[in-house]
Amino acid sequence: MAAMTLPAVAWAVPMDKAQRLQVAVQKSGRLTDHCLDLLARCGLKSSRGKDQLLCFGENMPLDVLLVRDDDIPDLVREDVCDLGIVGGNVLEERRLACLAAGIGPLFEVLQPLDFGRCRLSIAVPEGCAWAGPQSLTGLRIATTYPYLTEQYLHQHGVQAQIMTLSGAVEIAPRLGRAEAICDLVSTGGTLRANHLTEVATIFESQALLIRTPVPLSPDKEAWLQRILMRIDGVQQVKESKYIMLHAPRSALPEIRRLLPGSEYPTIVPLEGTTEKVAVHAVCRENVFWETLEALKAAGASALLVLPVEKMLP
Ligand code: PRT
Ligand code: ZN
Repeated sequence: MAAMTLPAVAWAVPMDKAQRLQVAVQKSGRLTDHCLDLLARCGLKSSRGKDQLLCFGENMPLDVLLVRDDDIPDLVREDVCDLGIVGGNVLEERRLACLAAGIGPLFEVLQPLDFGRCRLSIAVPEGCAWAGPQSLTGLRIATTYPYLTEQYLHQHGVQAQIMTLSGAVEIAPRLGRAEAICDLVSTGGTLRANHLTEVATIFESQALLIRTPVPLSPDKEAWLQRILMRIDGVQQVKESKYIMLHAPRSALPEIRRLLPGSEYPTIVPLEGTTEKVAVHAVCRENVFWETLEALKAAGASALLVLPVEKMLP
């Protein structure tokens, strides 16, 4: 019986869509850990079993649906889920496909999330001459992104044949199925291993938070705004450090100049001395050894650098 194959939790959890936000994230892949980590940093407590498709938010009206990344744009567009986290590459490909098919309204991008960065690039076998997009004229280009590839060819007025594959694009030239490929690249290691050279980037991608085109109830909208503010806070603390040091008053102008990305340090008097003060500052950039050495050379002592866990502007 089909119902028997559904995970037990799908029945156990009250899916109250009117009251609770549903966010679709990748079940198992490159984005999964980043997504679950981000939601946890936003304060979400939820448990995830091995085959669980739905994680019930225990302390927030937010449930997490775990699915294939390719399904996320449509789950959000069709308002099955209110929110989704998906790579810009998958989203843009789906957007172009929907536009071509006259499907609307679409999903709305709320926020880039600064993880899952990669680029969609054209690559050709090592040693092939490349003199710009026109070099693709008449070639077969293997890709899993036919719409983005087509858009690039169209923008450059190039006539070429797109070979749509479902995977293993990088081996298509070796198999004689294509003369070029258009595929995702992050380190470039896969291209090198397959003797391919990246010649043009056609799309820069990162994970995006998207929302349904359907308006949310006031309660859900209020929760969404809280979550967006928390995501902002999480992103701000990523590189931030809290720095504490002692400094002679006379050195304060130089020390302020040296503190990276900190606008208004707190100056605190020290018991038993009028010459020295304590300086506390949130630095929005990483604090490197070189900075600490320069601060010390400027007269600072007792330097402490601490990670920042949460921040609200
Ligand atoms: O099962 P499901 O459909 O959910 O997952 P999937 O296999 O389609 O996706 P997955 O988990 O591989 O990637 C999910 C998303 O991560 C992508 O849609 C991108 O937005 C993002 N991402 C970031 C990447 C990469 N980096 C990446 N390097 N997706 C794929 N790759 C591939 C690349 O094409 C190459 O084949 O990883 C390989 C290694 O890359 P190099 O350049 O580091 O060698
Ligand atoms: Zn996928």
